[in-house]
Amino acid sequence: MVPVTCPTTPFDGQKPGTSGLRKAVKVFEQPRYLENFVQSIFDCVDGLSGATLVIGGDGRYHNRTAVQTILRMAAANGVARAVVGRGGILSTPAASCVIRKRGAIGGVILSASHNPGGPDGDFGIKFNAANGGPAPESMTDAFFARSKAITEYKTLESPDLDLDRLGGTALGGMAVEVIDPVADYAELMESLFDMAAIRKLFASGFRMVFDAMHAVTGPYATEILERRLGAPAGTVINGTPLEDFGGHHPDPNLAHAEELVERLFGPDAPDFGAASDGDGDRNMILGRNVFVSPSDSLAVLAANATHVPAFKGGLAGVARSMPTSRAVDRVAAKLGISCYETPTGWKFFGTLLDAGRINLCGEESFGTGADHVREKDGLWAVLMWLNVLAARGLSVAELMAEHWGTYGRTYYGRHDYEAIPQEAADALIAELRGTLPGLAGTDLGGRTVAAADEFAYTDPVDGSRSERQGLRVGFEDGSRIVYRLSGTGTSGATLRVYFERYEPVGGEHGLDAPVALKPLADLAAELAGIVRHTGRTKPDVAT
Ligand code: VG1
Ligand code: CO
Repeated sequence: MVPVTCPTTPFDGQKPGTSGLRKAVKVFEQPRYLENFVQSIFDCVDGLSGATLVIGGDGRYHNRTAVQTILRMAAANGVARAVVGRGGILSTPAASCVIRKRGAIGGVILSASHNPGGPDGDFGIKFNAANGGPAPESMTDAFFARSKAITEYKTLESPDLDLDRLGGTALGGMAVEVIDPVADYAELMESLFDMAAIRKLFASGFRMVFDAMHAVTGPYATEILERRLGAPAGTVINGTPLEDFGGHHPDPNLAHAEELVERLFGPDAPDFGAASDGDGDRNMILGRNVFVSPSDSLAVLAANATHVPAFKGGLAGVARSMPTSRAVDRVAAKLGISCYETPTGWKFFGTLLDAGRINLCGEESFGTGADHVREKDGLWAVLMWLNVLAARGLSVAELMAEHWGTYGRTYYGRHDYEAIPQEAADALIAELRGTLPGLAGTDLGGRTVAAADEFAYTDPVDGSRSERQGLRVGFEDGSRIVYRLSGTGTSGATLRVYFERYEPVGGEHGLDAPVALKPLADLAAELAGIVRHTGRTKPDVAT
């Protein structure tokens, strides 16, 4: 085991986006590419030497190779102890759980989340801090700055470790512990929910399908739903993680979770359906013939939180990302608790969770979570739903109808235009930015604009400022359009357009969301000149 210092030169573009550095596998396979970024992280993390570091990923192609590389570098950089999931696997929420439970300085998580995997797919890497949450912008900015000036990295000359055998071993001066990736997480889930009530629900004949989409949550869902909660074998489908996710997008939405959607909207549909993404932090919730929008899911969980043991004392506050619908705001107002609006990306919830200002939060992009870890958590959201359904004794459709009957309904939709040329996307945003200041008070397609601005955020806990976090146009009737460019894509730019329309109590609650939102969607495309700038007449993905 010879420690070696290798000379290197910087790569362009190692700037972390919404959730870490994501690039095509081919980019990560270039010699020194991963090493440069990992050394940039290690150079910026105070107290790394002598500390515990967690390492794991979603099991996609290149995961195993990357874990071996990072272990060698961790040992050479003086890490005292590395905790690795067996096979190099840890779902993102499980990694967050393990970091917190084992008092680690942080963790390196390997994932490109919902992006496709395989040799021609994507790969990603991010660092989570000691609180278990994604590194805040101050840290990711430091990693990027370091990546531009890097001249050498440290590693060991050593053979690969056996990551498939549980237990302890050593690598240079570093202790390595290979752990069961599911155990700590499953134990945490048991401490949060009324497992007996959920077990009883399944025993009563309640039927569910969980689609793991050939991604990382398969083993977690099988252990928790089928083994611990007694759901029948076969409840979990596509439960074996594959390096290329079976060639699919491991993205739990109506467009990509086809098999699940067919089951829930087909004959003899089960009572409940759910799916999660590549790294296990997203969730989609379905009832028999019902799709629950993620924004509504957050609102429903907030309204029913006290039925769940972890929240029986009530919620301190809630938060949502800016483009997420304001359905949860109405629940917070009724409960008399704070509701924070943050930029897109889970990293912005961390300070609020750490400070105890909120204990439930979510994003429109199928992300929901709480204060038990510092990541969004797909399986947690599913268990929370199961616990609420068991406690309330209602079907998903009944629960939604009750919710809309109390708070009104917020129709929600998002259109994604993928892989458009960066210059076209930038031009569209720049032009729209220029238009916004003159919009308030004008009439657009029969709706009066109440306010139009570019979202910027000052973190109420640490005072840090984030500019240019999306363009928003709000109307007097409570509807809203939001535009922003994705920070997770790997080719060209992705334009996301988000719409919501509010129907108050007693309003029209029975429409199909795309129908209810069509006028707003048309208006959004016209206002931004989407066809003119991009040549696209329809989105690639509508959710
Ligand atoms: C997307 C979502 C955002 C989410 C991020 C990471 O980011 O919109 O809400 O936090 O993905 O999720 P963007 O910048 O592409 O819109 V995950 O599950 O992909 O780590
Ligand atoms: Co994810």
